Amino acid sequence: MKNISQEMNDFLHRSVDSHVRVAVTGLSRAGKTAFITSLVNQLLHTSTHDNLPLLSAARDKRIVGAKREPQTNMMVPRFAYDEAIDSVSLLEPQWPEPTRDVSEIRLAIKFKSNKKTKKLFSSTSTIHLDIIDYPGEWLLDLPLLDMDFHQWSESQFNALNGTRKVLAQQWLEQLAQLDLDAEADEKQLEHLSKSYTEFLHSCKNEGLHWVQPGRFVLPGELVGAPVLQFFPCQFTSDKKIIKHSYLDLLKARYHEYQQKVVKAFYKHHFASFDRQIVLVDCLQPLNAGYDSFNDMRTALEQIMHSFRYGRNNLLKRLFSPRIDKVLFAATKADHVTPEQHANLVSLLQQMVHPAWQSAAYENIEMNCMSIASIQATTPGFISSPQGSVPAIQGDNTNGESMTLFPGEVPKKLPGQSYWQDQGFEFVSFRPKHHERDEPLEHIRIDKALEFLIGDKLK
Ligand SMILES: Nc1nc2c(ncn2[C@@H]2O[C@H](COP(=O)(O)OP(=O)(O)O)[C@@H](O)[C@H]2O)c(=O)[nH]1
Ligand SMILES: [Mg+2]
Repeated sequence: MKNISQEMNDFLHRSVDSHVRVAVTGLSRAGKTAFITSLVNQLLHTSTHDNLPLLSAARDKRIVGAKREPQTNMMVPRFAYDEAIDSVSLLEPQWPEPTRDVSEIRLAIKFKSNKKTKKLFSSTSTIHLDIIDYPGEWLLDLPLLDMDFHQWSESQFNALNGTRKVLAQQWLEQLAQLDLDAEADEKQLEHLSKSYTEFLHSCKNEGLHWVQPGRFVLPGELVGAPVLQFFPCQFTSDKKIIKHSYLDLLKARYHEYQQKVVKAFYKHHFASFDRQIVLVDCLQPLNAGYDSFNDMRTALEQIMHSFRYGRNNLLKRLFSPRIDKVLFAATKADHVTPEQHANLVSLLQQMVHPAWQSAAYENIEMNCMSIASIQATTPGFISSPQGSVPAIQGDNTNGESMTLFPGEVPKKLPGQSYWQDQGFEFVSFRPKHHERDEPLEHIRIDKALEFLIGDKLK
């Protein structure tokens, strides 16, 4: 039997546990893998380094330590943290391999509370942090839930302008050969779906982001499944649909996709998140041009519909969301000189403004900031005929050292003239050399953490 003092001791050292699920999303290449790698790495170093001064619990030295824990959801792949750290720690550092599916990692953070009530009950508290990486492309599918096959087809054909139309040529030619009333041949459907999927991929390669259905470009475990084999087609809304015809099958697959893929995602993943960070690479479309920039805005607007809980009956019917904080972060801030960071934030703010308003109305706290998860450059100055000008220095992907001023980030959504007058010179840098016993160099990951989980570490 335990004696009283031992019981007292156990009681005092009992840990108060809590649990928080943070979703990390963003379109592909936005920087999700880099962000999660850095976030985990930073937290694992809190006991030995002062690397997170903007996270108040770390600044006040209340974090005892953090460790990885086995994840609870056995159905979701593990986030490849070790592999990511291996690649940035190479003699010639490389960016982590891109991931193509949802993945998850779990950390336990032990901390000393600064709340009187909590202190009374235990000396330390533990928060179990689940971090979920999922493709932003999947959020682009939300509007599909509100559209039948005819409406969706129409919306896709309406969007076939400019670059999209050019890229769609091959698929359109094949589609023109298809008799929608003929008895469906699965092989033929597979062939045309492949052609449609290739079209969506080529849109992405051209710097366009708004692609539907989002799973077609990032199928994850569904690769090759018939539920990802359909495409929009042109027909009148009152058209009689012949049983077993191509149109009949396309409609059925679209319906299956809506129910089994899109709806299931919102039910099983989205509903369980507490906090969300949306990563946005504003620099890539600045580099690519006007069309790419506007297309990214459209894609972001679609993504943000997922946060309009209150006004969106569809989402209300599906689940009762519990996200109470959303952070928008402009990634890769180390690509520009530090005095441009403020512009980067105001540009992002303008991009997400509509969502911000509706989120505020729903009592969801929102914030915007600029970050660099894994710093690849060092800021400094170079002398020029105009005097000393800010610059960044880093190694490009071939390992050559470069010092440059990449350009000014516009403060507001730029018009076409921005690209005619100045534009933006974007260089891909490789990560800085990293020693395994040191935390990764970052910009404001601590500020992001403070917003996302600071209140849970009190
Ligand atoms: N300079 C810099 N580049 C970054 C940073 N984060 C990501 N990148 C670049 O963006 C690419 C895509 O990042 P990744 O995290 O794989 O994007 P994901 O598709 O959203 O997971 C990387 O390969 C890097 O080239 C960063 O903090 N700094
Ligand atoms: Mg990734």
